[in-house]
Amino acid sequence: MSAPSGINYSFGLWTVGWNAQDQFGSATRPHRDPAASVRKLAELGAWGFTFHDDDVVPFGSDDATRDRILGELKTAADESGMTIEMVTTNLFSHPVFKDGGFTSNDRSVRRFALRKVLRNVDLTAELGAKTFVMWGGREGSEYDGAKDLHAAFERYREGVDLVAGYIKEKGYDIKIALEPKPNEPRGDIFLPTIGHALGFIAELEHGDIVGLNPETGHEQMAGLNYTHGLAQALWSDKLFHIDLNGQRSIKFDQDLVFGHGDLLSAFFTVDLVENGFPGTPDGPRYTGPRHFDYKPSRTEVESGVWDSASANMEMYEMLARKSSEYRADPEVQAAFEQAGIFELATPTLGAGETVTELLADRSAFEDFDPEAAAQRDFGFVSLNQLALRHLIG
Ligand code: 3MF
Ligand code: MG
Ligand code: MG
Ligand code: MG
Repeated sequence: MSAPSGINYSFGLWTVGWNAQDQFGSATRPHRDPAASVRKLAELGAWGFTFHDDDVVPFGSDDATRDRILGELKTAADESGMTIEMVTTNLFSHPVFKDGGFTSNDRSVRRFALRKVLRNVDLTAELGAKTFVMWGGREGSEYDGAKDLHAAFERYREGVDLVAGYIKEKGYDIKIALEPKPNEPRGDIFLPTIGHALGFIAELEHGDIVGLNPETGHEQMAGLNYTHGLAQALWSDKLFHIDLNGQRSIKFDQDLVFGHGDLLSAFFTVDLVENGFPGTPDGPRYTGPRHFDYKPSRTEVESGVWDSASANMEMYEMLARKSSEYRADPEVQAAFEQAGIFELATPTLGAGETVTELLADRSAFEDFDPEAAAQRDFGFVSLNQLALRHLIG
């Protein structure tokens, strides 16, 4: 089954599969069979799913067990018509990764991490998934003196370039998406924000196939604006995948249902993803799946797991509808006009205008009246009120 809007929704199997064990308490829910989750998510209207190697095949399983479990997963995917759109590697749960995978101070751990990732890249290709996410949750430190930070970035680059180079060498149709997060589980994680990750990608040899998988809550944990981050990633042609969820301010990673955190921010996220840049209709668009990385709250029993999974899709559907009505509203279009949204899309210099011509243009400076220009009424508050009227009116 698919969603009424035809939008492609996908879920990490670790989301509904979370048995709700946390820092302070043991699991409140039993283990869930990943193949059964795939079938249930399909029933609820999802289009696809994603997983870490260890979500499906327990760490350390022998080859026969691995083949059997992956076979069951593929059968569930085929029978339920679900797409395996992204695969990712767990380099954070096992104690061996306590100081990181690619940036562990222990070289033997780094070599083991690379092997675990390369094996999973092969699996990604075999399953036909197009995106390979790397969340370096243990890449970082609690203590600034615990690492040679220069060497850590060198090793991080070495690792990501090695994997990207391998993908190219094998001719796989796969792109890597790095997932930034500021902290948790490490005190400070490397590549803490979208901006840091974009800077890192620019230093890679194989950066052309490396982009981003930004998560709503991760940016908000750093007090940042998720929609702005998505926009910059799009502008850089690096928005390869997204992790949608909810977060209420700067605190631990809450992984709430999408829209259950900052609802107005979620509205503008959906508005950007579904409708693009308002003044730049030919601008870059996100074309990947609408992927949820949330956690059914620890308070929930089985029914709450599936109700919360549905709630993510329902929230997105409602926001997609509201944001399309918002864009189509003539009052909103007029407010865009007044706000200068379309004007911002006009280059600041005229076509072919040189800096010499700008310097010779008296209207731009000598005859410009800054006091008068300062009186411009952009009407931003009214525009925002229109958005809220569409959202909750
Ligand atoms: C942690 C996360 C991760 C990543 C995943 C890669 C366990 O806060 O968000 O989920 O999303 O490892 O897809
Ligand atoms: Mg997360
Ligand atoms: Mg999160
Ligand atoms: Mg995530």
